[in-house]
Amino acid sequence: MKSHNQEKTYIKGLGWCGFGIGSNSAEVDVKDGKIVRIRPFRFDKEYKPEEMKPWKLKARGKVFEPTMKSLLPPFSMVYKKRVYSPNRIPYPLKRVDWDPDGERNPQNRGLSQFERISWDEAAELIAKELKRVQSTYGPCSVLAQADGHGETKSVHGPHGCQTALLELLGGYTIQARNPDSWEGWYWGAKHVWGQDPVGQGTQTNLWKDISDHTNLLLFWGCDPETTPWGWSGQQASRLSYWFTEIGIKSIYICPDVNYGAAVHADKWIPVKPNTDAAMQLAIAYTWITEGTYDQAYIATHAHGFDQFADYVLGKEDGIPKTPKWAAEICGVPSRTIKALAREWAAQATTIAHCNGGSYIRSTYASEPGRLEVCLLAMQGLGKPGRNQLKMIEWGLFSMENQVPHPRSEVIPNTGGAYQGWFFTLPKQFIPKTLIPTAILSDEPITWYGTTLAGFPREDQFIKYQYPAPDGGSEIHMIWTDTPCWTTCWTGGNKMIQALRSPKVECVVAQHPWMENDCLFADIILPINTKLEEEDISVDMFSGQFNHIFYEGQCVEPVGESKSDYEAVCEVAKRLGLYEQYTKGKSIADWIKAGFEQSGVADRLSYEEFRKKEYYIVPTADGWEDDPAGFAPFNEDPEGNPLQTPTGKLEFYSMGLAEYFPHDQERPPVPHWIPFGETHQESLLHPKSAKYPFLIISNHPRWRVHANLDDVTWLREIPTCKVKGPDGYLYEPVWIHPLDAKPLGIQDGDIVRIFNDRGSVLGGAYVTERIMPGVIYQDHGARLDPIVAGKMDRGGANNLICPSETTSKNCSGEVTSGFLIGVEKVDIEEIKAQHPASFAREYHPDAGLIIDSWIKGGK
Ligand SMILES: Nc1nc2c(c(=O)[nH]1)N[C@H]1C(S)=C(S)[C@@H](COP(=O)(O)OP(=O)(O)OC[C@H]3O[C@@H](n4cnc5c(=O)[nH]c(N)nc54)[C@H](O)[C@@H]3O)O[C@H]1N2
Ligand SMILES: Nc1nc2c(c(=O)[nH]1)N[C@H]1C(S)=C(S)[C@@H](COP(=O)(O)OP(=O)(O)OC[C@H]3O[C@@H](n4cnc5c(=O)[nH]c(N)nc54)[C@H](O)[C@@H]3O)O[C@H]1N2
Ligand SMILES: [Mo]
Repeated sequence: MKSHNQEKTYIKGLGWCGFGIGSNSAEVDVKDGKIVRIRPFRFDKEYKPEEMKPWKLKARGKVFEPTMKSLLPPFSMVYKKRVYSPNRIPYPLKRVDWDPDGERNPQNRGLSQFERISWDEAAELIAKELKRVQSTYGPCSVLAQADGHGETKSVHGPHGCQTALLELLGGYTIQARNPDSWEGWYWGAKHVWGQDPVGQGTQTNLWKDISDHTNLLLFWGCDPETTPWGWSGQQASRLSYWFTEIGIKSIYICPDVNYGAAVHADKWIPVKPNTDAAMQLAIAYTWITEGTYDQAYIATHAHGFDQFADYVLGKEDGIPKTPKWAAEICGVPSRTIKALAREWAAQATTIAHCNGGSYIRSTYASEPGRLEVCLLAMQGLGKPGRNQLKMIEWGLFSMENQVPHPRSEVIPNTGGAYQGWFFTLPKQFIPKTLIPTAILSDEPITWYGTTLAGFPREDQFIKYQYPAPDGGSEIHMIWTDTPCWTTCWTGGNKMIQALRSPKVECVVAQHPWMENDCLFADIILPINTKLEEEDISVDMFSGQFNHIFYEGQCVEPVGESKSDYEAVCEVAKRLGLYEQYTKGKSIADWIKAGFEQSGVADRLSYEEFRKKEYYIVPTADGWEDDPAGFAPFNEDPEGNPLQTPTGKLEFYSMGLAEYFPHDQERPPVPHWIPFGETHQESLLHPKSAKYPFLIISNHPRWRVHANLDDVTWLREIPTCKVKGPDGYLYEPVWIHPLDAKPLGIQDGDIVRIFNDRGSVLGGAYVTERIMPGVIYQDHGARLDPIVAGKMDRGGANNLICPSETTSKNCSGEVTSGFLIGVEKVDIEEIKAQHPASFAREYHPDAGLIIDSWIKGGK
């Protein structure tokens, strides 16, 4: 590569959705081979406005249009801190007491240190283990964990590069990606309106529809100032201001005054976590008893409304779902529920979501997911101004009907440059939520559905098994490029147990930073960030301009790191499969292939693309005329049927009635299910005497899941970390003053949150921004075990999430809205009990660092 002795600026896509799709194109200034700064990208450097055709949204005498620079979130601006993090894995590592020819000591994973090995040794070792394990137990005995989010890389990953190699070796087991973000829509709403992914409905032209017709926006479990950041940048923030500016009222329904509510809410309605279903039923009750729902629409567009009404009115179970009944469950006064129901019925109302928050990712999430669609239906879903709007990921996965903003002529996609697994299943697969159960179980396990987004509704009725009956086998080796299961998934402590199972003979992790599951690996490969590689990327999420850009290599790889793709190439070489794996193509060839298949290659030559380094797709002519959202279904339900068995909105789900007629946890008509056979995570259950709080574990404001936890500039922010009396930066635990006082907890104290599954420490943030009875701690903080599998200092609360899935027949995640206890702790006492854990080295600002995990230091 060229020497960097002068200043140069590169375009880089700094979002975290992964796979070269995403947003947030940035300009990276490099001087003397070092990243100096990261700043917004200017769209109009090479193109004139008439070429880009910027869209204009005109409504109520005002105008909303894209800005000429990208709307970067803070995460992108600080990314040089991540590139030069003290946690970067400098060279390949091997666990000191893992001997492939002798004792493997699986019980010491997460305890023992690592030692330096060379790339040659590492690649050789992995190749040897793959051959040995596959020939002993069969090809499916290797589990690839190769999904999740990541840097927006195309050629170089970020996930799944190993799967193409494993395919060449005869097969593997894939960890099937759950519809993690939208479990309740997937397992529930899909049976009402038949669709997926994201269950958020047809999004076409909703920005325009809302601007023209909506009077009331319900931000229901939605924070447009936080979660759009990592994906779509700051357009959702601008949009929220625009909606207020043109006179639309915003009501926020959530347990916390989240960051969107703090600046945009006209009213905040605090609701207890995962009790939304009770409130939804009471709204339906109000409309039915007051005759304020759209009866004509229901008659022509819905199926099974009568059975639903019977349940709501109490004819089915003797309990009328009155606002008074709901108030005691959800904590919202009955007068507020009634007022909300009346205001909603009186005017065009749309519900806004990013993905739905914890009520869509908690126990029995299928129920509130379905109930929301029922409520939308009762007010004429698809009539002007009455829809469900997605505030994030605009243009998701290139689907035209996922574009609520003015449509571009093309949605580019550089997928042609990507090698590896993406939503097609090999012979054996395991849903992500069931990985620890599968590893720890001595019996075969079964579940329904592939759990993959985009699969037809009927797939949820098919039973699958691990080990797969036709040639499957148990897992004996794991190759992960997503080593954050413990801090991102369900029942992380159970995963720790699985990672220590003697059945698992070898764990290979490839990752840029020493974090989370890396601590439990046997071999670790150092991976570089996208700023150290050349690639190609697209932006189709920002809601500004869809664009595609070439990404130059900004700096040399840190240490001995390679990209995910190059790392797998090293192993492929040792297996004699290099030519086959690379298909004889160089990195430059793959970048070109990405461009050629992007959908824009007929608009400009590759040479011109490389010269300008980007291409802006113009806004499509006539975008204003595309029918908005569910308008076509509203206008002609027979001509535009939904993908449900009846083609209508099913208040009584025909598919569920046919396949699971007796499922108490997901009956044909949606129900309020506080607890049941699978879960007892409710304040109404006796278990709450022991664990009297419900936790919400939102998507982190200052991270993107497990990413970015060690960025010192972010960690200075008081809502990012709370400095304990011992100087350690703890993950904040929000608690209401009324709850804090009797527990003797003061702002800044170190507290422990706990349940039967373990405990996690945090730093108290005493505030009225959280409702009484509820604790809030963000998800995704780095694991820092005091006792691995039992107690954690880093604040990785997924360790104590339930490991049971959404419900008996729905293998979705439950990661928020569960029971915990809270207490103040004396850290000195804990230190005295576990001196070895506290002997680890800490960076004063970045926290736990890699040095303590390498024998003799880095
Ligand atoms: N408590 C709680 N838990 C939740 C949720 C919640 O609301 N609350 N939400 C859930 C949701 S919606 C989701 S989507 C999941 C997210 O879970 P994941 O998608 O699994 O999490 P991420 O941290 O985004 O990314 C996965 C890993 O990829 C790594 N990575 C990034 N880029 C690269 C790369 O180029 N190469 C390699 N090898 N690795 C890379 C990151 O460092 C991280 O370790 O979490 C779920 N878990
Ligand atoms: N900064 C940042 N941005 C991200 C991500 C990230 O990790 N960090 N992750 C990305 C991903 S993969 C996804 S899926 C999306 C997720 O987007 P969302 O699903 O919208 O995110 P959450 O933070 O889980 O929830 C949003 C809000 O729901 C409210 N809430 C929590 N529990 C309840 C409840 O029980 N009932 C009600 N009514 N409200 C509740 C809280 O106020 C919370 O702020 O965000 C994406 N963007
Ligand atoms: Mo997600």
